[in-house]
Amino acid sequence: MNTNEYIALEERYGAHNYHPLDVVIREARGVWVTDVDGNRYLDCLAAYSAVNQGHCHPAIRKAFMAQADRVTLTSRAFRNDQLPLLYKMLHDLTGFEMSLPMNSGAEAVETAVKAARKWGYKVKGIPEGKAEIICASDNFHGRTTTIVSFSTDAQYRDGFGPFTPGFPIVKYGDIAALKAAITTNTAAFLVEPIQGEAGIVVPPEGYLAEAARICKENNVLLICDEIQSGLGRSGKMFAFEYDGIRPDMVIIGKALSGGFYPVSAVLASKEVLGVFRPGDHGSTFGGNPLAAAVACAALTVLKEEKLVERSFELGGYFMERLRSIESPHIVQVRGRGLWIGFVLDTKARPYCELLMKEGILCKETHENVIRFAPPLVITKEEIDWAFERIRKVVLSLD
Ligand code: IF1
Repeated sequence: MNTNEYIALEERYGAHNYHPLDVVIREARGVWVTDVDGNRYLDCLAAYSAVNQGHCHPAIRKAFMAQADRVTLTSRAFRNDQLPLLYKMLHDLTGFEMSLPMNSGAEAVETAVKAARKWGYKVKGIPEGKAEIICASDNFHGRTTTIVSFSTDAQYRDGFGPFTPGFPIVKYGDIAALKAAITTNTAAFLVEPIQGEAGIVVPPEGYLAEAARICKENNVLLICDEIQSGLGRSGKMFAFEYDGIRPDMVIIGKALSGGFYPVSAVLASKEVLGVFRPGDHGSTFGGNPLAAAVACAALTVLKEEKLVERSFELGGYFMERLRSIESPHIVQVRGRGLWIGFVLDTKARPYCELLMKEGILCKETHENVIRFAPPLVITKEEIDWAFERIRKVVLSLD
């Protein structure tokens, strides 16, 4: 079958909840993907940062295959010999006392919401039914009904109410607004250290540090959603490190499996995750041995290949090159590490389509932002290769 035949099948039998570029990928290795017609592309999206380690990383694949031959799923009714190793590795890598494994990012966000609420009632002493979790404007935390309840994007909510109450919204980056929103019923503040979906928005200098201080002062938990920003994408293991802080809860996903499998987790202290008693929360697949083995391998690759440092250095280099393009259409080039928002004064989609013809896959967000977020294994030469094509496309349109 060729590209058009696959697209026809998909359009006919699949729900139309996406508007993908018309490239049908058959294979991928590292930063390169190949479509069903044999065209090769450099992947500048990296599956929204799930493949930070590169597509089909051989070491993760090896762990995946070996574990698939032994046992894939036990349920949490029984124990397995892989999950304890993941717990230990997450602890050693991040310093958090405990973690709780789930599958998708949204499930881990829901887990953090439940933990924060229960902590609010049982530890902080908030009256039953009154707990609030403050969220930021333009956030993206997933697609469940509770999570879209605190989205400020009309499309993500339209048609999906009634919504879950208890999530006041404050302007992202605005410390005074956060301060004003905190009450004695505030259990937590949930925030992305850098907002991905909003267009790779880096908050004002010191925002998180100040937020952390205010949260501590008011006995409010600071929850950082690092599902996209974490595990090296921002040039640090976690984007919150730029502010020298330690959140009370951190949510990770995506690159935790290097793209092999949905694996997510919530990291926190014993005081916070300790609120869960047997039966309070769970998941059939969460913490399964295949997921745990894959996650251990994916974290090992991050460490051994120094992908965090790579993201920091090559991200700076890529950003500097992109900033050198002189075009009236470029409003701003922003981001951290290999996570770059290229802001245009016009629709970004046509640029993405032209870039695809040049052999680069990327995705627009919010109409006028192109994000460049290649796998962190990308080389300087490959960045140069991409840069020449990006420059050509940007200068070709007027
Ligand atoms: C889609 C965006 C990226 C996330 C943060 C939680 C989740 C995500 C910070 C939920 C997921 C995804 C989902 C994907 C598009 C994508 C995305 F544009 F929508 F924002 F990456 F930039 N917190 N982000 O970024 O994780 O449940 O999906 O595993 O198509 O919805 P999930």
